[in-house]
Parts: sequence; C-alpha cells; structure tokens
Amino acid sequence: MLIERYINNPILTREDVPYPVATVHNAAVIKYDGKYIMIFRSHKLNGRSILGKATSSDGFNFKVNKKPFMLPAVKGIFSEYEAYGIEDPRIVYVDGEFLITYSAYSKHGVRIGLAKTKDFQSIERVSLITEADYRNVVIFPEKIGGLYARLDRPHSEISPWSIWISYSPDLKYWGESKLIMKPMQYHWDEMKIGPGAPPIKTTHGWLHIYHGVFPTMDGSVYRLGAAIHDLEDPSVILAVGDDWILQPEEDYEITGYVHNVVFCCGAVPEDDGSMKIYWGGADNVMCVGTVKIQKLVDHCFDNSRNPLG
Ligand code: BMA
Repeated sequence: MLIERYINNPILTREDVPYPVATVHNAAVIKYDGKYIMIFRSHKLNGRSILGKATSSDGFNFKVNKKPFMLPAVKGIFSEYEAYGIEDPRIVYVDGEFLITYSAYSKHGVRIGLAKTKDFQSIERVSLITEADYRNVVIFPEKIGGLYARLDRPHSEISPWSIWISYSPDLKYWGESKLIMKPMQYHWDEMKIGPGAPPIKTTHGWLHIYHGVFPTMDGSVYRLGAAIHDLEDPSVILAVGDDWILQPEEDYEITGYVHNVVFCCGAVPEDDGSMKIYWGGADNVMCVGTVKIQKLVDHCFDNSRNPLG
C-alpha cells in the first residue's frame, strides 16, 4: 500500500465539533508555530458550508475551536458571492503570510476567494480571484520567477474539468493562463481532475496530489493521484502516476454524506522525508495517512501517463 492510513482514522468527525454541523471534511492543514493548523469544511444543517479550525501538536489528534473560523461574508462584494457557503480551503505560507483560497458559492455560480492571515486569529479577505465556474485553486508555496503561481480548475464543455496554471504579481490580477493537464479517457480520472494539496517541493520537481473522478452506474468515485511539475517552470509536467494513490476503501470513505469519496486539500511534508496526507472521507469525516515522499515521486516517474490524456 502506497499511503498508510492512520490506525485511528477518522481523526475528526462532527461529534468533535462544539457547534451544530452535519459533516467535517475537505480540510487544509499547515504547520505554524510548532502546531498543525487544520481549516476544515462543515455542512451546516441547512446544507451550506462554513470553515472551522482545529489544532494539533502531532498532526493526528486535533482539537476543534469553540467557534467557526470563517463564515460567509455578510457585507460588501464578498457577501454577494458567498451567500451559498464557502468550501474546500487550501493554505500556503508565502512571504510571511498564510494565503487561504476557498470556493465561494452563490446564485452566480462558484468562484474562488482569497483571504490572508498572519496568525489564524484574524482574517482579511483579499480578492475574488476567478469568475465562475472555477474550483480547487492551490497556490504554490513560493513565488516562481518573481510571480505567485496557482493551479486551478475552470470548467467548459469543450475541455471539461482540467487543470490550468496562472501567475500573478500581486495575488489580485492573474494571467498567462495555460491548460496543463487533462482527464484521461477510460481511466480512473476520466471524468474530472482537479488540484488537491498545494504542491510540495522535492529535488525532482513539485509534487502535486490531485483528485480524479470516474463515473459509474452507482455514482462517481473520487480518488487521488500524483503528478510532478518542473521546479522552474511548473507549467511543464514531468510525470503523472498512471495508477491512483488512494481510493475509497474503508467504511468511512465508502459511506457518508456523499459515498465513495476521498478528497484532498492539504498535505504536510515532514523533516524525515515523509509526508502526512489529509483527506475528507465520503464528504463526512477527516482522515490522515503517511507516505515517504520519495515513494510518491517514484510512483510518478516509474509509470507515467501523458498529462494531456
Ligand atoms: C466535488 C466537490 C467536493 C466534494 C466532491 C465529492 O465536486 O463538491 O467538495 O468533496 O465533489 O462530493
């Protein structure tokens, strides 16, 4: 098995949350001040989503804050675009601040919001950085050629649910966009692919955990895969592992709010060459697993598929 599931999964459920929620899933996780900070998504009991915060000293045992971390905005431009909820956060640390991207839902569709924090206490919304219909924006954890870089996932009928890259000098204006990876026909990721965890720097390239979706007669199955991007030019994909790296197998991944889902928004590299991968199980609970980073890199290079399908 490539990724070793933590024996006490799931690590966070709605029972751990001190305010009423239906689910705990699709969380970003990052290390700050010797602690692991998890920003997780919860469906409220009306079906719309908010973000909560939990902290841990070991990356496995998390304690949830008494109050939610981020609610849909109630005034200004953000309120217009967050009215149906905020979902699936990703966090990176660049130049002294944490950048949080999230999906903002409203009657206008889904677009991406960007917020900043220095301490996970106060939070400042910066900008809505895409139009609709975009999801799953992950920013690279360092500037590349002096620019912020991001992977994202616009959707169009001609080229459905593929991964693109864009760049920005200031986090507000994004451009130089290019499609870099597509679903592959009659393959585990044939229906949709999307960015997962913010890329992790390795000597062989940026390691990116993404999700792929396969349609079946019993609904869609969400799995995780891995790809390697060139360090200096991340629009170049050096390898994409042909096989998935994780699929729904445990009860808490097979049954839940939406069945047959593993969905990743965060991974934490450790000093010993391993990494912790966090995923939502069945849109219902949070899980973690560990893997040697080199094993995932080898997985990509040993049997690579064509990034463009
Ligand atoms: C996607 C998103 C994710 C979710 C997944 C499975 O389209 O909505 O947040 O985890 O579907 O339901």
